[in-house]
Amino acid sequence: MVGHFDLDYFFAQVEEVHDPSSRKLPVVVCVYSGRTEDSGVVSTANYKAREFGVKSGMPISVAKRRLMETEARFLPMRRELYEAPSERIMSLLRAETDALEQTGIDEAFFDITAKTGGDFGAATVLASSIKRQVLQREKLTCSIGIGPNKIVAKLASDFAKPDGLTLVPPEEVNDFMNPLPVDKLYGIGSKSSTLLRERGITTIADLAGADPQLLEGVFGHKLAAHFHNAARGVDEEPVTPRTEATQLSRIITLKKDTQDVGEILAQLNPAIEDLHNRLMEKKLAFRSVSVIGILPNLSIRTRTKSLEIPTVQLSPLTDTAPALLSSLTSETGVLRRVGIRVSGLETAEEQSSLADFLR
Ligand code: DCP
Ligand code: CA
Repeated sequence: MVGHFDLDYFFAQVEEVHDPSSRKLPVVVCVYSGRTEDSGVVSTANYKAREFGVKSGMPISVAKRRLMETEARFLPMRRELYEAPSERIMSLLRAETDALEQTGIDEAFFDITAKTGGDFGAATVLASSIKRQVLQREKLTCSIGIGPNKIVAKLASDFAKPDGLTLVPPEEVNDFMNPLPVDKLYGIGSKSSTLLRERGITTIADLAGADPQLLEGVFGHKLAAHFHNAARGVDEEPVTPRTEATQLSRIITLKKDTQDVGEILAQLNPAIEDLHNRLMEKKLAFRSVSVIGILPNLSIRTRTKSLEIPTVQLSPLTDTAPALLSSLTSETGVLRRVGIRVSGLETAEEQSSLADFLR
């Protein structure tokens, strides 16, 4: 019994929680590049904005044009705001399931075979309870799909977004999958789906019935076998426990815009300590340190230093931050917000062997 959990329009929904007055409006979360006022891309948008054709990856200028006639909110992406609810929700999921494989900041596979004794009634109760807890604690809606394996669970969570709950028992797998378009299958992108369409294959049923040689022509030998099975709902991949967090950050807003490194560090240091405490709690070592600067025009610059070996110490953070910050401010001038980020995270246990240590 495998599930797939996915928060709805995640970054934009967190922004709605932060400012409930935006809930009734189209909300577009933007990654500004800073070159001109509107240069950059859309990170995500709420469903009101999607009704106007706004979607992830679209240039901000295009999104603005689509929403020209209506009141809308364009907000800069604030990743540090999304990490805390993500971490809390993943902890909740870990506690409620047999095994959790986090695959993104807002999504995860889980195994509940033991928890439910393989009973779909019990799975419905458990999934509903997870949805209710996430809504009560975080005011966020999510979509959950449950099926006999990861491929089916992922299709099921996508099936009734937003706020969906879709269960597909083994005997219903083929009826559920057959009518879906092929590009819903994980791993089939726009390139493969174009090639498939040119060969008359548009639905998963078409793919399941396709000539193996045709599939080899599109995907190559190894992947052809994978998709031949996937299209029939056959998938033996286990849920492999893992946490996504490959980076963690803390960002603060300066009391006033400044480029004075001493003044900035005085305000940044508590955030550095807070970040380090979080790493220790999670028993995570880091491989590189970045300082992030957000300019008064909201454009973002970073400086990164990689460490020789992963570490759990505080000193590499406090030692490297001043130099990174000086280098950054000499390019940018005054900053409005400043952040510290660690990346290349791994569980501290993982580097216990001498070979790993020397690596
Ligand atoms: N994201 C991004 N740029 C992209 C895709 C996603 O910055 N091209 C970020 C913003 C999303 C988050 O990752 O909120 C999760 O991605 P999803 O693909 O799950 O998209 P959403 O959660 O926004 O929407 P959905 O309701 O379709 O899951
Ligand atoms: Ca999502």
